[in-house]
Amino acid sequence: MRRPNILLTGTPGVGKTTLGKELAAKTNFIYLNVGDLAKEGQLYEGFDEEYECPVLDEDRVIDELEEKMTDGGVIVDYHSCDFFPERWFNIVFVLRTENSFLYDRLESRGYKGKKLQDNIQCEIFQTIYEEAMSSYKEEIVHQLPSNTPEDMEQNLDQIIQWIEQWIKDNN
Ligand code: DAT
Repeated sequence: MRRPNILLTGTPGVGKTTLGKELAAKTNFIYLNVGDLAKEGQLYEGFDEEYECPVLDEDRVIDELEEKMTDGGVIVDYHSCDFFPERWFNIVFVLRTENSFLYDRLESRGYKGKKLQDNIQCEIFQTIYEEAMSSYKEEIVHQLPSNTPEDMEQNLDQIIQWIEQWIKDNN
């Protein structure tokens, strides 16, 4: 049976991991957290002093994931989306969170100062949405509100419905 690959993207803290894991549990799709994979495999090519984080080695990440993407049924979670091969994904969801919610979530994650401000700005300027719109066909890019637990339930239902329809249409 053919199954789609799904990209969950958006500013850190919008809820990609929470939604992705829940979705995987409900669908039997594989959940892949690119940040975690990079950490486990040390897929880095240096350290960004300004942002205090390692720099992803995008080519190695792609090599690492390529084989996993070929059969479909994968949910990929990452806060950036322009370096993945476009062909990998059948649909792209950009999660969006209002500032007040996002601020609290990032603060309780321990973000402060410039890192906190930069991430809030990233969301205000809809940076990741624009990145997604310029990296994938616009018709496969969808924004999802991710402010409350009710939003998450609705997003889950909507994505599951979309998956079921995709599977009907493609098998
Ligand atoms: P991300 O993977 O995008 O960095 P996350 O899934 O780790 O985000 O979520 C960050 C925090 O926000 C975490 O404490 C769970 C909470 N959260 C996620 N989605 C939410 C939602 N729809 N409503 C309320 N809280 C949410």
